Amino acid sequence: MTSAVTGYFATLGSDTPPLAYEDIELSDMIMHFGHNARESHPIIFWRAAEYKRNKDIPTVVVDPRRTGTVMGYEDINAKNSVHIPILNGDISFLNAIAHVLLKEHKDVIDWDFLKKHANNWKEYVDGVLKDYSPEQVQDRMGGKNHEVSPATIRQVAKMFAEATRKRLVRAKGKQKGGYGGVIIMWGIGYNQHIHGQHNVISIINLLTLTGNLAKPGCGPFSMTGQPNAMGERFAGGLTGRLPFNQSLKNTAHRKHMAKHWGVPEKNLINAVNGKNPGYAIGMMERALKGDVKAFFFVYATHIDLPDQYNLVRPAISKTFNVVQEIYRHAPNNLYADVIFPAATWGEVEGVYISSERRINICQKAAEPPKGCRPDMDMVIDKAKGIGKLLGVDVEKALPYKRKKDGFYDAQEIFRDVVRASAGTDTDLTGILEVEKLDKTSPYEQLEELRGIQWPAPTYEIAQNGGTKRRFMLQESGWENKPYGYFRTKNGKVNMKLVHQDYSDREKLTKEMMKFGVEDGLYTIDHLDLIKKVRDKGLTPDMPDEEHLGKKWHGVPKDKYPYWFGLGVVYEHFHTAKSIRSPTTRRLVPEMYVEMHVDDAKDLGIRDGDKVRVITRRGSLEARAQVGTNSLVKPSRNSVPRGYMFGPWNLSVADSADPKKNKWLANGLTSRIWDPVSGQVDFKKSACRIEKI
Ligand SMILES: Nc1nc2c(c(=O)[nH]1)N[C@H]1C(S)=C(S)[C@@H](COP(=O)(O)OP(=O)(O)OC[C@H]3O[C@@H](n4cnc5c(=O)[nH]c(N)nc54)[C@H](O)[C@@H]3O)O[C@H]1N2
Ligand SMILES: Nc1nc2c(c(=O)[nH]1)N[C@H]1C(S)=C(S)[C@@H](COP(=O)(O)OP(=O)(O)OC[C@H]3O[C@@H](n4cnc5c(=O)[nH]c(N)nc54)[C@H](O)[C@@H]3O)O[C@H]1N2
Ligand SMILES: [Mo]
Repeated sequence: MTSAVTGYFATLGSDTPPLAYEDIELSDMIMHFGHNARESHPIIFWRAAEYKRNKDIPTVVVDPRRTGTVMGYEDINAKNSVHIPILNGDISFLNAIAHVLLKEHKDVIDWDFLKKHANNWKEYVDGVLKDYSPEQVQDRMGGKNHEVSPATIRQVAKMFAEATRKRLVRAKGKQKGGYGGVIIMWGIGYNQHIHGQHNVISIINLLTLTGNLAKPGCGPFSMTGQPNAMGERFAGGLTGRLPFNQSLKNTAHRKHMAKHWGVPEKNLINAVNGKNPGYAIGMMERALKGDVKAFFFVYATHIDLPDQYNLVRPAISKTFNVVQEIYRHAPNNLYADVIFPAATWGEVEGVYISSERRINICQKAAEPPKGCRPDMDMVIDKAKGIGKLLGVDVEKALPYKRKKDGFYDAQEIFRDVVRASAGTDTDLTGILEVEKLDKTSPYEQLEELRGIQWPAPTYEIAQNGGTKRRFMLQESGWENKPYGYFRTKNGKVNMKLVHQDYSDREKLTKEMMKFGVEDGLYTIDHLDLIKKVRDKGLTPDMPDEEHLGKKWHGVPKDKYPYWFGLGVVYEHFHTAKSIRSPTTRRLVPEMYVEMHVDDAKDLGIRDGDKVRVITRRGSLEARAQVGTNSLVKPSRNSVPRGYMFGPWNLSVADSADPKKNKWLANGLTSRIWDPVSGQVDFKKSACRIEKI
């Protein structure tokens, strides 16, 4: 989700999805970018679909594939459901919509809002007018088989304008500022690009231009993947960040956290001055070079990061690895020097946060197996040990006592988190006010209210379930709010014209394609090159399209004519245990690759054939799923010609030993990452198909 985080920060000055799920039922149009909601967020999809059925709102799905999300909306009303089969051209598409609105639907441009509440809007307006007409962007509309014609761009712009007008009409009535307009949701198919951060900024630009921001029923809505990714963001889980949307580089923020953490500020200053390890990929490269000596793996299959064979496996084979895990079969364990067995969600107490900023309670239902302890307890104890070595007064920093059952009190620690959030962007201290006055504990409040949306800085706000919507003073009753309309330096939204420019594409992509292939080549030594590729909105790989149309054995061994994209499949969840559930085993038992009927014909591949998908970096085995009448399950989405698609969920599932694994998706992917967000591009590999 890191592209969303840095995109929100760059524009709104805060990692905040500004709206709530109930805004769905106030909107006049919903768009999804790189988001197959029907498979990945089915509850949200069916909520939006139900609303479409009741109110007949238009919907747009931007995705190279015709997914179930596309078809589901079409089943409700095909006339106001549009599918845009774009491949990588999203920035150009969004800029082109802005262009059309500025030229042909001038009444929906919110000049007043721009003048009062936005920075750099003139550059944006001038830039999209100059370079992004629907005709000018045709070279970036995905290329062959992903065509998005000027007429289609104008059609979507018209729908966008009509939905925005509905809000403007309501605003003329009693409704202050109006409600409704356009909600843009996006998923990981949108974030997972080197230019993912720019993708996000281009959504917020368009919404700002038209005033579809910081009002009920409109705005940017990032759909988070992992159940508690928002919790991690709240807690400052990205390199260079502190909890509560604070920055390590900001002196006031640093002092605030040093005080609440009970650590000397100089430790944090050391962290600022230290060489940035470069997020996940940078750390792996440094490990390979011998500069990183040890890893501590919790909560993900880290050994399945991109460029497995050339980067990750060789790197973690050199380091000392500690794994904190709940499953004996977890793939990380195979590379562990030490394993700490953890208790899992039903065996611990705690809280987690959903996409609409709602903090929910997780209640303990069973005792952990003997010897397994909550992650929190293990982290506290390790912190005590490490703190001692660093000369920190650990009894003051972590003054927690164990309960009778031997575990720390999760609620006491939650209170401490709430206390430390005082005066920050995510202030939750109203929860403690409620506890003081009404004698209901934080957990009781979360239970009664079915969650509280951060921030909840006062008694009244906490008692009302937190802050539904953010910005433009929608957080009413927050007297000591540390910012004005938006949380930027001057209180205005930062617009930023982001570009997509394919003029040097071949030359630059050629350089990108060397990583993972040439020995001794590290991305951390070529950040300027990567930034250039990002700022031009390019892909890390490019298929050799001149070899399309050939039989599989006729394609030269060093040519990769097809795109290979990866995403989620409904029946699976993530990687580590997908195949261990009897239901998934029965429904989608093996790795498959979605293939267009005509591509299969060209290649000489039949439905159900076993194939090998090969990129410059590695390969995997899969069953060819040809067309939507395929006998290979689940046979659900249709891919455009030239584009192959597989789920990454079975990555490490067929063998507990990743070395023997046939389905390792990230053996194929590129390691190219954005130096600002850390995001790697999982969606755009060039591949060759061979029959096995
Ligand atoms: N059943 C199930 N649900 C899950 C998960 C799971 O494993 N199983 N995992 C959860 C997690 S952690 C996450 S992050 C989410 C992910 O769920 P989604 O956000 O829906 O992500 P993906 O399926 O990876 O990609 C969505 C779509 O992006 C499209 N896409 C690829 N390239 C581009 C492009 O250049 N532009 C555009 N516009 N679209 C593109 C792909 O074709 C794909 O259909 O799902 C969550 N929900
Ligand atoms: N090629 C490609 N790769 C991708 C993606 C893609 O689109 N394409 N998507 C990426 C995305 S969005 C995501 S979110 C990742 C997810 O993919 P993975 O990182 O593979 O995620 P999980 O399988 O959820 O791994 C979680 C691990 O945490 C362990 N665990 C679960 N609960 C607990 C607990 O309470 N305590 C502890 N200590 N451990 C626990 C599980 O046993 C498991 O080993 O994959 C990413 N990889
Ligand atoms: Mo995710």
